[in-house]
Amino acid sequence: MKVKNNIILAMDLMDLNEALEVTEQVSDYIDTIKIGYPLALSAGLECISVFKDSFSCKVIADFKVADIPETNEKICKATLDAGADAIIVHGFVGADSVAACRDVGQRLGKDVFLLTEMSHPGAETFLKEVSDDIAQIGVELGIKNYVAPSTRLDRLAEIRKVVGKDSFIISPGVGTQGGDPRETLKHADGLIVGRSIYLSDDPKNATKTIIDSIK
Ligand code: OMP
Repeated sequence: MKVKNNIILAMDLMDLNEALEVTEQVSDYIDTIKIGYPLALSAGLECISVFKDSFSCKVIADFKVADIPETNEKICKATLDAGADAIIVHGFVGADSVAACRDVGQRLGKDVFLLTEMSHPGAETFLKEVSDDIAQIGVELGIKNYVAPSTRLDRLAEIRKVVGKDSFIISPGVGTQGGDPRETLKHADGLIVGRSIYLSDDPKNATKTIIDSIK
């Protein structure tokens, strides 16, 4: 996936009109929007096509899919059929569940992002221990797209080692959660940025500041 300016907007505002207004303000700089439960549950799954039609953008559906293979398959199919270009899935559920998502992605010609370690402090309790193994499962399944944290650069670097330089890593936790854009891009291919942009008084300028900092 090609991401303009290496920035993915995490659009977690819950009012569709407000979300569209903010996205409009940054649309010169950003061509990839991540939509997750906050917006999809308040505005409906159709919001994916509203974004795609309004901005000709790519949409990554962040549904952190984590169920048995048969249910994962249904979730991925419904989401990708609704127009999403990619979907984020959890790896801790095991290879069969991830494989089910991968297969739907392959069938529909869409991307599947495997979430390895998460960015928040609580990820240290369970996920940190197993995230290299999760990444390894992805490699064995032929997954090419990953999510890994900008808040723990040592872990991000380690996950890059596991998935290899040809894989595509997008990294959340930049800005509000403390991650540094420039340092993160030493290991990742794209930054996932939410609140630092959409809660800013001037989202366009906030985006430009991040872009200037990574040039
Ligand atoms: P901000 O912290 O507001 O920049 O938003 C970060 C976005 O990335 C939110 O949509 C989170 O749900 C998401 N995210 C994480 O923050 N940490 C993770 O480990 C994984 C994700 C994600 O999968 O996108």
